[in-house]
This record gives sequence, C-alpha cells and structure tokens, in this order.
Amino acid sequence: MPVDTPSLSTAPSSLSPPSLPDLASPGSSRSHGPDPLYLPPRSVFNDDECAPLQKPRLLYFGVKGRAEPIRLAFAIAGVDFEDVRLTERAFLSRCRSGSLPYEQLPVLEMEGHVLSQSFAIMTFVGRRTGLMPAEAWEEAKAAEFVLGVDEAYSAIAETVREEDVATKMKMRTELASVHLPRTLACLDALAASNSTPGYAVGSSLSMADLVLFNLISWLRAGVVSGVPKTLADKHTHIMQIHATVQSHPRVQEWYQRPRRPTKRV
Ligand SMILES: N[C@@H](CCC(=O)N[C@@H](CS)C(=O)NCC(=O)O)C(=O)O
Repeated sequence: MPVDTPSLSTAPSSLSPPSLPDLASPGSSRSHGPDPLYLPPRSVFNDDECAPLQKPRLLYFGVKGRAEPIRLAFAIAGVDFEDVRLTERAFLSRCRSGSLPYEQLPVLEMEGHVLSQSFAIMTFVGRRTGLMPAEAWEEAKAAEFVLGVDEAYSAIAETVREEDVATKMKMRTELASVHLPRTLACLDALAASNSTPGYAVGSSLSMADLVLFNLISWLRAGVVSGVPKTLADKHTHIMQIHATVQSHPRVQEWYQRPRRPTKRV
C-alpha cells in the first residue's frame, strides 16, 4: 500500500454480490494489475466455466453519453456484450413496463439481474474487467473522478432539457464560463496529483480514465452548442489521460467499427 494513503482496517466482508460471472477472466480474480490491453476477446462464462452465459446487455440511447465509458470497458476487456440502443419510444415503453429501476438509462441486464445508475454499473463492470483499482483508497480516488465527471454531465443535461431558447442560451453561457471550467480545473488538479502522468489513478487504466476521455471527447466534438470545443484543451493533465485512452488499440478498434443502427426492442 502506498505510504501516503489512509490505512483502514478491513474486516472480512459479509457483503457479497449476487452470484454473477467474472466478466474479465473466467475463474481468475485478476484485479487492477496487468493492463488489459492485449487480452484476446472472451466470452462470459459461469462459475464452472462450462456453459456460456447470456451476453450482458447494456441499454442506453443511441448516443455516447453515460453509457460510453461502460461500452469502452467491455471493448477494452474483450467482453462480448449486447449494445442495445433504445429509441425514445422503446425507452418510454420500458419505463411503462417497470423494467427500468429509475426510469432512466443506462441499465445493465445480466442473467435476469438488473443494475441501474451509471456509477453502480461502472463500479461493477470496472471490477469485473480489471478497470477498477483493487486497493480501497485507489478505488475511492477513481470514484472521485467518475462522480466529478458525472456532475459535468448533469450540468450539461440540465441545459439540454431547457426548451426556452433564450433561457437555454443563457444557461449555456454560464455552463461554458463557470460550471464546466470549474469542473475541468478540479479534474485537472486531481489528475496532476497522481504520480503517473496519463492516468487518473495509479499507473494503469481505470474507469476514471474512461469517463474523463468520454467527457473531453464529447466537448471536443462540439455537439453542445454554446460551449467551445476547446474548453478542456488547456488542461494538460486530463488531456494526457485523453491521449492515453484515445491511443489504446482496443479503443481505436471500437471507433473503427461500423456504427450500428439504433436497435428497436
Ligand atoms: N444518475 C443516473 C442519471 C441517469 C440519467 O440521467 N439518464 C438519462 C440519460 S443520460 C435518462 O435516462 N434520461 C431520460 C429521462 O430521464 O427521461 C445515472 O448516472 O445513471
């Protein structure tokens, strides 16, 4: 354990997750150790490693948004998953059927289990793919990034929901001049405090890097009108993390895949 991190005693936990497969590596308990850069594609297996289980299904809209870091985690770890992209109509129909716990997306469905809230999904998928640090302090530091980025998503989403054009533009001005610069500066300072440049936490890839990558890519794509594409560019530490993820072979492969049409379910 690093000398400068809090040391909390760890009693054996009575909390155990439902019996779900290890997405990353059947039969192994690989944690945040080796970078999962070059692992071959895997199927998902059950505990006796015999019968393949159903693929995990990730439900979201036909955009990157809060699902993309989860999709990237699956792609990086070579987990075969169903990338379900709901239309607004299919989403509303799912809301009516009661199959979305918070009537929101993303949702992960696995072997009859349903998990909502992107942070919970990222924690679970990150653990099972080796993209969540195994050590408690580092795991909490990764959560610090993920939840910080989520605040930026929420601030953007609030302006997307606004229907009055004048109010929306006013909100966007404030978003671009106050909220996002503040969050980006905080994320950059956090990234600067990590001893390995190019990674948010520790010295290997984690969900924290993937969420940062997704936020910066979204800004740089210029899809949020009224928010300059270059807003994150001066923040060298998070830009370095963006570069780490962007240059990852599995990430490049993911973005070279033909875009699937929105799946109607
Ligand atoms: N805290 C939730 C927020 C989820 C959320 O706001 N999802 C949006 C899409 S990013 C959604 O489902 N919007 C549709 C709606 O609320 O009607 C999470 O992190 O998963």
